[in-house]
Amino acid sequence: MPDCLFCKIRDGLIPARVVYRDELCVAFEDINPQAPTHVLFIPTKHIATVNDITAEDREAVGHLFIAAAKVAKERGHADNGYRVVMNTQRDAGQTVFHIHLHLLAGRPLMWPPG
Ligand code: IU
Repeated sequence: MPDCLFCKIRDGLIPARVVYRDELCVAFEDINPQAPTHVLFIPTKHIATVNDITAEDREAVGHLFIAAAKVAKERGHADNGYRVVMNTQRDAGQTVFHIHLHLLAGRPLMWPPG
């Protein structure tokens, strides 16, 4: 297993503001929020990039969306809307190599992104 920051957050070895946790995922506040709501949803299982997702991960990866929608609804973003995005590799700006679904909400979000 590589030395992974998000595995350490999952295990409580590095502090984070955890907002949701279940058997398949952990969600915590992004340390450098880009919107009033900016929460990261990681699978409990270490998966480095979207390229590394396999068929056996379909439940865990699909579950990230269910968890993100739950938090978005709880925070009142269901009607105004929100964005969920997973950056993959260099050109998309992936900096942490444990997949994470960004939940961004609370302000108008531009499209296309930069
Ligand atoms: P990216 O899609 O790999 O670029 O997103 C990584 C995110 O992880 C980014 O938004 C960072 O602000 C965030 N983050 C964090 O929440 N806590 C940390 O200790 C580190 C990065 I390093």
